[in-house]
Amino acid sequence: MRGMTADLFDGLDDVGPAREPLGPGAMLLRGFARPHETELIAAIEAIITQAPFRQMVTPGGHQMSVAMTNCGSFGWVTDRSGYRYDPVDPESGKPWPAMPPLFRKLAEQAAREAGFPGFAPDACLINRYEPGAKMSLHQDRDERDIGAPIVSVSLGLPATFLFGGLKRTDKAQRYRLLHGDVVVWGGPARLAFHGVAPLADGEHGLLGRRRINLTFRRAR
Ligand code: MD3
Ligand code: FE
Repeated sequence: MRGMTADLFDGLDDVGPAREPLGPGAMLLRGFARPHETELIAAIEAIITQAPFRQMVTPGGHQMSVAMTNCGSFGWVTDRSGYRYDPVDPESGKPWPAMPPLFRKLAEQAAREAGFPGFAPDACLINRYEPGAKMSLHQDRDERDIGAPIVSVSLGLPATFLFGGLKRTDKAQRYRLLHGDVVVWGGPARLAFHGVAPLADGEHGLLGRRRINLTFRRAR
């Protein structure tokens, strides 16, 4: 009897989430967002009724395969004139939808678990990938304070994430990011080149043929 109990509860006395370092400054919290999946998806649905997903154009004139929107005080946008954080959604002329308290708390908690207490995101970029959508290798350097980490939350279909070095030509490592995974990117990882391989088709129980990624940032 005692043996069966021990088997059933094996591992449940672990304290905190599974932490998996991906490299200096980069910490994967496997499944950290899973307990909140339903509320997160409902909040995203409410946001996109106010600020729908749209495929933005890069300064070079290419339409992105990833569709984006934002919530929070600032939203990341790109158009022919460049990249910027804007308090106003250029499509509606209105402020971006507020950042839901759950988003803010989840990002703050994840950052704390990874060694970055006091993270106060003012921007949340929401990316939607459909099969074939990808994000080429890039750095995130439009934020004023690069001392603050970026927290990413993956939902829906799995993606192959590319994590490179400080130079574009540094060899990238590949990681599979799954529904509910949270990654905190700070310190020496903050300016690493990174990207997402073309999304493979599939069906996710809650999100269907899609992947949604939230990235929390301190923009200003
Ligand atoms: C590593 N998004 O929105 S999230 C982006 O899955 C972006 O949609 C990807 O890159 C996505 O800019 C990757 C993981 C991520 C985000 C920011 C980083 C990794 C990062 C910043 C520095 C280093
Ligand atoms: Fe990025």
